Amino acid sequence: MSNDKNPPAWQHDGNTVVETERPKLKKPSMFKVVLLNDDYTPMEFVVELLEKFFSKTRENATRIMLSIHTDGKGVCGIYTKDVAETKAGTVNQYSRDHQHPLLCEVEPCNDEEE
Ligand code: TYC
Repeated sequence: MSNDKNPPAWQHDGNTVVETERPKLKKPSMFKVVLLNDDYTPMEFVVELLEKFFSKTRENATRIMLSIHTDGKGVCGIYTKDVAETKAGTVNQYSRDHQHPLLCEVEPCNDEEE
């Protein structure tokens, strides 16, 4: 399909045919940053981590932490691959630095099309 953002590869310009380059407009793949439940990390530590690294309000952070505690895991945010991997690495290092076994993972989003 062609439109303003994605013109055809070929355009007629009077008697000449002009080849235009198709811009690369594919949206980046997105990735979930997921926290896993465990039996040892204090609830308060998880809430503070969600506020600090994922900019959640106290209320939202508490809600997310409790859903992870109940369901086993939960999504903290959705980012491009590099950002998601950096976030997960930072969170895992922060948890190790505080002697907690909390695990943070990255998962691809499957519902990318809009
Ligand atoms: N299950 C932990 C507890 O009862 C709390 C917890 C919540 C741990 C979420 C990890 O990602 C987590 N202290």
